Amino acid sequence: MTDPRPLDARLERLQTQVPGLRLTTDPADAEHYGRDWTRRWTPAPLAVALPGSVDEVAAIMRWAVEEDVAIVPSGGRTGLSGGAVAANGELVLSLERMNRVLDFDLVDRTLTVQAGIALEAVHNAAREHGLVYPVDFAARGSCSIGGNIATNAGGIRVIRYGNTREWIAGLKVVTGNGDVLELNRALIKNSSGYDLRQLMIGSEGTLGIVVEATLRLTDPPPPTNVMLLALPSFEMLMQVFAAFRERLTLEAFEFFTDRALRHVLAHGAQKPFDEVHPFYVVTEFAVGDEAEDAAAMAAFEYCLENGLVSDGVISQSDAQAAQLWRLREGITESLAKYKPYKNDVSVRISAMPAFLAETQALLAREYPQFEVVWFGHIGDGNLHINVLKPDDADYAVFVDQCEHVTQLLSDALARHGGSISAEHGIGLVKKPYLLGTRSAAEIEAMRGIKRVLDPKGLLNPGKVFDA
Ligand code: 2HG
Ligand code: ZN
Repeated sequence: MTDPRPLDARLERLQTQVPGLRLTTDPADAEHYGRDWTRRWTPAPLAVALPGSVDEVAAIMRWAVEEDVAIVPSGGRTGLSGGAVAANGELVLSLERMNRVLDFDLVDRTLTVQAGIALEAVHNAAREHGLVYPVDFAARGSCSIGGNIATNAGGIRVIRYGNTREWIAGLKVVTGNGDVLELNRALIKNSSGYDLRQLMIGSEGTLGIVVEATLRLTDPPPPTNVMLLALPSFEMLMQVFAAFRERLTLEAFEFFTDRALRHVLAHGAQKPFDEVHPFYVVTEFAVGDEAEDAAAMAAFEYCLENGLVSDGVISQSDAQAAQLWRLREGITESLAKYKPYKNDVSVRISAMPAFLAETQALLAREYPQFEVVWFGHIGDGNLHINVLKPDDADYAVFVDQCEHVTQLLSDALARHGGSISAEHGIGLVKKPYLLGTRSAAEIEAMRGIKRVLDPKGLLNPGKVFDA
């Protein structure tokens, strides 16, 4: 058991100003709430606050302004870029207790929720009303909608539904001044000046703390099938994508390598093919009427006849569909024990073949000793490149080398017009490379915006860029 540290004078004033606020200085809580899935920083927050209402969040922010205390907003802490790390005596403001559905509106087809609700709970709530919230990814059970909004999370269905950004009808946020802003009032049309809602989405807690969101819902997708394809070489990848996209309404088109598959299998997933193939695609598409079924077969046969795929399996049941998805969705978890250094890059789909070829050659040439696991949302031009720490490597040396890798990637991305973060955010991990993706003038504009919404620089300082 660990003993909670005594509250310091600032925290005592906070406790007096916000009576009933749940506040903890227990070292176990500091460890738990003080970081996300990145493991590079040691959590060292001043304390952890767990407010239960918007009023409490605003009061905490006003206290932070008076006392000059930095705030790290915290959701499900499944982030991969260090955006929710509190390593410098910040107050962690966890939205975990604010996890309720507040309203459903059938006419507007919206669901209003508190920011701390898990993505999966949003899915379930939408389904209870016969609708869906279509943003989805593997961390659904533990990530929170507030964190999804803060990073403009993408995931496995972006190809069909877009990023989180498309689904946020309205937002309530607490700014660095302690003001509560109600943004966009869930309007579909609102041409009344700057869209501050969109500015908040993807700002990683540096401009405001998302406390509530009104989400757009849509009709459930038609029945779908999941197909796993084996590819003889990555040059075929984009041709297979084109063949399927031309003929079908794709709900997902994801790729992974044999290395990725081996890790997932070692983690308990079921082997899909007897033979080993270098590359795999999981795709999901609408089926149901005869024309769609025929189109799916036609896409597969076209690929087979032209040597673009060497094998394939199509789901015959929901259970089998889930099994095939597990091969892709289980990758991150299966790699965790190797302390992977993660890259999450994007280029336009048209630039993907050249970018892939160039970066694969680059990594093989510069760091042949590294095991590199490639996977991702190829249909969105988004690649995840995980570099695994060799067992005998010193972690600090490994991270240094990985930072060199990321610099090389960043240079390649600049040449191909891509981005150093597709969907995970910049946080601390990718901050040194922001200039490869955004111009100096753009970053200066971001700094100016931050000065207005967070004049004392208290909201998630040091994340995305240095103020
Ligand atoms: C995914 O697509 C997530 O599974 C995590 O974005 C990616 O672990 C990663 O690098
Ligand atoms: Zn992803």
